[in-house]
Amino acid sequence: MERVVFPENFLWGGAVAANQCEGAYNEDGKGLSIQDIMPKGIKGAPTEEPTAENMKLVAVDFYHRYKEDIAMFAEMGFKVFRFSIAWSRIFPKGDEEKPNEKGLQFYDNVLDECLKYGIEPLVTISHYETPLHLARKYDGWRSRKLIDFYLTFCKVIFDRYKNKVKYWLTFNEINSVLHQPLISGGILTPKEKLTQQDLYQAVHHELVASAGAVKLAHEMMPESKVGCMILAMPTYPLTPNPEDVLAALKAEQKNYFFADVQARGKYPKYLDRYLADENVKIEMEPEDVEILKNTVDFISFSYYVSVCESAKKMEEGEGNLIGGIPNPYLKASEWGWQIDPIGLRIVLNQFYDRYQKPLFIVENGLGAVDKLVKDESGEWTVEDEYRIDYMKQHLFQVGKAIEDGVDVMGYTSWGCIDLVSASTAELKKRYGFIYVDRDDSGKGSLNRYRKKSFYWYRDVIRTNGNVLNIE
Ligand code: BGP
Repeated sequence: MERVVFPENFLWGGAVAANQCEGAYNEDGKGLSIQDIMPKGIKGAPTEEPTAENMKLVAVDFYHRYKEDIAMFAEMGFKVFRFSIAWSRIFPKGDEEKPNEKGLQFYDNVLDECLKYGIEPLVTISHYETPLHLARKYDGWRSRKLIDFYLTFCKVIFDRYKNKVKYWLTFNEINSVLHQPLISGGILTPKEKLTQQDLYQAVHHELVASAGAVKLAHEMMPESKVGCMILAMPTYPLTPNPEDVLAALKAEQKNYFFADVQARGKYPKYLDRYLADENVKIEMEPEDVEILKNTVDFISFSYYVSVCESAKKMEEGEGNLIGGIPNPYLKASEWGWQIDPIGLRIVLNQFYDRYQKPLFIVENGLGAVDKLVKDESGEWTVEDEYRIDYMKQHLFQVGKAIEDGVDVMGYTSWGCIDLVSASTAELKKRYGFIYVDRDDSGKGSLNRYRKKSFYWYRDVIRTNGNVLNIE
């Protein structure tokens, strides 16, 4: 029997995003976001207007049920809760000067509820929910103007919540914009029409905005800690052939250069070579180099899959917004995402070697089909042993990485309450410890039920990981 030990102040918790859980898409002055016209997630074309088939319009109604939900998180013993602030609740169009007071009030209420239970909020400033108006008028982050709009948004929420929030994340999975320009960059031009020049220019705008937010946060809230958020995906060579090893190294550089800029404060040398080969010349303003020097305090990331890379062109499998060559040693989830707990230990070691900054795992979990059943005492529940097993294996590897000497601040499992999936916009792909009664046709009471994993995670937190023993 092997056990792992977690530090005393380890931040255990869960994570959600506004667009995937709140619903109330047009209430209290909220403007539309790109999510309101993406009924199929990244798997289908956007619609002109919001349509009833879009599950995110109601989602799991966190907007009206946040008290009940946060009480259940507290019951599990959460030390931290990660959520995002829907930009279009605060600035309905995105380019106004004055914020929407009702939107600000909502997050005051959510924060007060967290603080009531001693739960530390971890706020994502932008999580795949660019105001639709900014997408339509400016083509999202392709326009440099977005930097100012984003920083105005930051200034308002920093000022309003500075006494309630210490931990902030600038952009969710910032590196996904190269692969999913609409969901990640609010760019309405179809991907096939975008050049590498267009994409890297948008990336540059986001990186400058992120560094600007770090600067602003440190000025306005000296005690605050700001992190970047990266879609982490260890990339293994498919074979020991040095050509494959080199291809894997290059793929990781392309994926992690975003973290390099945010953690080190400048573009890495290897990117110059890559951009030159691709004929990309990023347009920069003279002040950008200085702004980029505002580096993050910690590195946060999502982790679901690892992939393989080969020097040869090969067919790719499914993955978290970015596909990759499947690994013959790994099994996959029902959605084809390959499950690799050791990959989490690998990525923690890689990031810590690379940056020597504290790390925060802010997303990880298993999307699966759950079945509501009655337990022995007649209570409705879900017997989600598969989820418990997935999380146990992953958390054990987090413990091993901590033994390796990696500084890990905390772990927030993704979709701690069932919500609408980002890639496929389905409700049947569930991640939660809490089951929500709603299906993909919009039917259901929206009642909440504790799954078996709810009680298991409560024990993990209560014992600070001491129950994570592996035979
Ligand atoms: C990440 C996103 C989340 C989340 C998660 C799971 O890419 O940051 O918003 O949804 O992946 O993905 P999915 O919902 O597609 O299963």
